Amino acid sequence: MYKREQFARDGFYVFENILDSVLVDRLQRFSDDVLSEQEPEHFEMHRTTGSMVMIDWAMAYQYPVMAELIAHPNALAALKQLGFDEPKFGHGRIISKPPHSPPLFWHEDGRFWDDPVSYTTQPVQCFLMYYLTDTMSQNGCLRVVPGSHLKRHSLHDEISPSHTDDLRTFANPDDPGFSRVADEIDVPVKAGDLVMGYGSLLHASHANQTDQRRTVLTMWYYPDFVALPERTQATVALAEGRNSDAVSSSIELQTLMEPLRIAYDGKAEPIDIQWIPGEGLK
Ligand SMILES: O=C(O)CCC(=O)C(=O)O
Repeated sequence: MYKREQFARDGFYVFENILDSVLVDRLQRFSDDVLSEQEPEHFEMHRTTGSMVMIDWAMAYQYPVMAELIAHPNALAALKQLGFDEPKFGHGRIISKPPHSPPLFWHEDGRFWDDPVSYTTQPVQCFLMYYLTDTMSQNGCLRVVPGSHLKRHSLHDEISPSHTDDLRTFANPDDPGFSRVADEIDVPVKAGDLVMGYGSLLHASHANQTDQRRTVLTMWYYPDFVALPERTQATVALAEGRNSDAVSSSIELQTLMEPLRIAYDGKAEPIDIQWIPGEGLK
């Protein structure tokens, strides 16, 4: 089966060996440095993700290793293999589970559910996840429900539509968000692999039961932005606007990053952000 078809059917695809170990080490140092600057409250607020540090364009221009990751030729080649020749980048997050930390709750990050495009195989927003250590169930690997970006699952009606404080802090381990479901699968990877997926795919992660930190860089792209209907483009441009308004004085970094910038100059009216899937998800 073609990669694009598998991606559209399952909602995710794993590309092996995208980043070499030198870059993974540099990304590890970058994320450790940024994490060390966070206040203790940040980690208390985000016990289930571990951390939730924004990577915007200003950060990518401040830390060239980030720009290198965002515009990495192997990542762009992986996108191309799925048929996405002109991807755009929005923002990212440093999500780092400390040793012996709880699982991450089931959620999906679709926020365009009032847009008919979200009910088709045409992706709007996709994650490119880079785990900086090998992952397995013991240290908190990703879990997904394949196909849940296109098909309603019981979890859609059981879980909270938003990242509430109770979910973030693991206030109630019996919350349905922390349940196991029959059709979930683990997605263990090697450091340097790339997990690409639809933002609207149901996903979660296991607890980290080890003595080592487990970091993922979740990078949000709009892989087929140029092919989206104008109203969707207008919505995306508005939603990402503030994250991507930074410019750089470095010609080199600008040249690397500019092709990935989201731009919409037309007059189409944006659609309201909607985090909850509608009845169109059957
Ligand atoms: O921590 C993980 O493994 C998953 C992170 C995640 O759910 C996200 O970035 O949306």
